[in-house]
Amino acid sequence: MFTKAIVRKPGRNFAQGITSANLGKPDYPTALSQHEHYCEALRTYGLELTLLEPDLDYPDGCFVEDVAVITEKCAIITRPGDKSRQGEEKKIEDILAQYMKIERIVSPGTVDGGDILRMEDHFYIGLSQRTNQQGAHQLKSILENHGYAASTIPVKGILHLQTGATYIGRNHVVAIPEFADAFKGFRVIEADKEEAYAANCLSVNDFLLMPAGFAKTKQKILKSGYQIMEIEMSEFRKMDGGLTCLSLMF
Ligand code: CIR
Repeated sequence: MFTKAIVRKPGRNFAQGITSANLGKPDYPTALSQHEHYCEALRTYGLELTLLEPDLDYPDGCFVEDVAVITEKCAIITRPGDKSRQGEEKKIEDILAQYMKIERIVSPGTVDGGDILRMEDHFYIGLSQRTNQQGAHQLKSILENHGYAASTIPVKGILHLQTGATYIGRNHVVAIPEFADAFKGFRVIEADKEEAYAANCLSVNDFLLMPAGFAKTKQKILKSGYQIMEIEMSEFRKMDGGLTCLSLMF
């Protein structure tokens, strides 16, 4: 069970972050309101939030998932793969250090937390444009030293591994068709072809947050017995972000 989460409000220069989405410029007031609903959902499911104010030095700073990988044993502070995001991790490290042991990814390694998909005690590490071999190797050693299993998986055509696959508990993964056979021993619920964005869901203490508006995939997940809350994510999607990106839960 998670009891806490760290989140950061998007800043007024949010639209200056990195994106490949081609969906237009995000509307800031709408992004703020979507972020508030997201925070409210986490509170509803039992989390106490540390809500950080925006840091205008980092337009992508609301995507806190990318700067740490949290386990029961330690938090691994990442070294983000895009230069413009390096430094975001400092504030998050200070907070996490109050609660747990800290480990770090160091140069020349890079890791974005969005590439790390935990399925029970196995961590899949996506090798992407943001997470390099050295970073993956460092992360794997740290995890293995703490008793976890880890393996790498190539990520192509999407930003992060979790852009295309998320673990929703009870042995189920929601994933784009490309990952249909990637996770041995787990049941994959395929996001409908036109609904690839719905592969990024967030499991919070037995409940499931899904991005709003993906009816076909939602039906498939409902059939497997999940309780779903839909969250409007349009403005974060424009900046390549999804539900998992917006929090660090522990
Ligand atoms: C970026 O490109 O870094 C941000 N605009 C989006 C990061 C999304 N984070 C995630 O998927 N974990």
